[in-house]
Amino acid sequence: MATLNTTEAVQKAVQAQSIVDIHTHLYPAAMGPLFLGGPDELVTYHYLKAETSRQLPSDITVEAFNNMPTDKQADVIWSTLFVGDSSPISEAQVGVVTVMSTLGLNPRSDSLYEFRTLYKDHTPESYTDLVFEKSGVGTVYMTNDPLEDVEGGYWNDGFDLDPRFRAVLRLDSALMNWPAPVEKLKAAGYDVETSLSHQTFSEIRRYLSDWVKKMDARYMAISLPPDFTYPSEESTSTLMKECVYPTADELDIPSAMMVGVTRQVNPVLKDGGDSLGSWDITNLERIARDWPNVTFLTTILSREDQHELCVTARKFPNVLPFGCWWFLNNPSVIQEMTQERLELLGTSFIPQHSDARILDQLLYKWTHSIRTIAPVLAQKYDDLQNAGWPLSESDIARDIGRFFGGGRVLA
Ligand code: FIX
Ligand code: ZN
Repeated sequence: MATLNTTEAVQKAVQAQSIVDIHTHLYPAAMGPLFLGGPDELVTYHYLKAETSRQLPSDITVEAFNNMPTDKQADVIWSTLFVGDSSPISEAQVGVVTVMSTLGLNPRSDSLYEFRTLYKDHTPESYTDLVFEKSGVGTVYMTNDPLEDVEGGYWNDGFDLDPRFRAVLRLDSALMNWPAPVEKLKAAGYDVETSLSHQTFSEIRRYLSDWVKKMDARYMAISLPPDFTYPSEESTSTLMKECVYPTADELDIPSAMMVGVTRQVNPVLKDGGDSLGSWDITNLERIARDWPNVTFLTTILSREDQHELCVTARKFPNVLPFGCWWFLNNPSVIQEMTQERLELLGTSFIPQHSDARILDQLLYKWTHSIRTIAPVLAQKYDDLQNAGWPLSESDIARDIGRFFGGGRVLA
């Protein structure tokens, strides 16, 4: 068998693959105000707001900036980061440049006028079609919270769900900071108590099960702080043990844990004010050991935890590492993480998700990630060929299908 040009074969397979994006914050056009797209939303992404706050013009305070309407914020960000006196070189900034170039726009423009004009010519539906087509993404998993007023209204009243969007039951607002969620759960018809009683556990299990079924949620997800401990008397940990893990087991759906986020270290930056910390992964060992029938989709925010996560996944087949989350979604870190995951886990992980909040971001987050991941894969296939393994294009296409098509559990 002739030696395969792995760079070309990987490129070809990736281009032919319809991407399944297993964690986003995107919503379909039918969900009205929850749908976010276009230049003003793209440029006011919280990553870019945080970056702008480091170099706001001296006459604008962060508080004054926060009080501006979205289009005015976008103008300030545009003139600060993109027209200002430095090049837009951070990952999030280059992302906007990629989006604009992909849409045939001049990113070196003095204003967002041209981009706004293009966006106004579309409906949310036609823009969704355009972005899905140009990004190569075929399916996105959402982040769905029925306790959130606007979103809950859509699920309760019913709407036609675009089949490219799949539901994920997000648990943060129902479980974190107990008893804060009690009132919302009661209002939704679940008779929980402020104490972590048997009645509370059984009502939360009913909430989880009802909503997984109602939304056809493919998995349940929660983000957790670095001090999350299992087992423990702490309320979130108790609720995970008594309610979430048994429900995942019973309904046979994965439980996703996104661990390591410290919320609101700088609240004035809103969503941009969250940070991270390292997690003691012996907790994951105990969770995976106690719940062998539950698949734990796991992503961890701290770079220093990544190697340990791979080792833990080697010990527990029910731990499925996914994505390079948030502050890890940068080429230098993606490269390192993908290399160590391939070396320790072969094909048994999901390399990336976009975490897109604004539809347009599908146009850069995937191109940028694949630009880093493809050469790492090609190098690994070269190693395999050099070891004497006759490799075919269809082998590579099959593996790419697994990596970018949702893996074994979310295809
Ligand atoms: O908790 C999450 O799902 C995080 O991804 C977000 O809350 C975060 O703000 C984000 O956008 C990261 O990319
Ligand atoms: Zn997210």
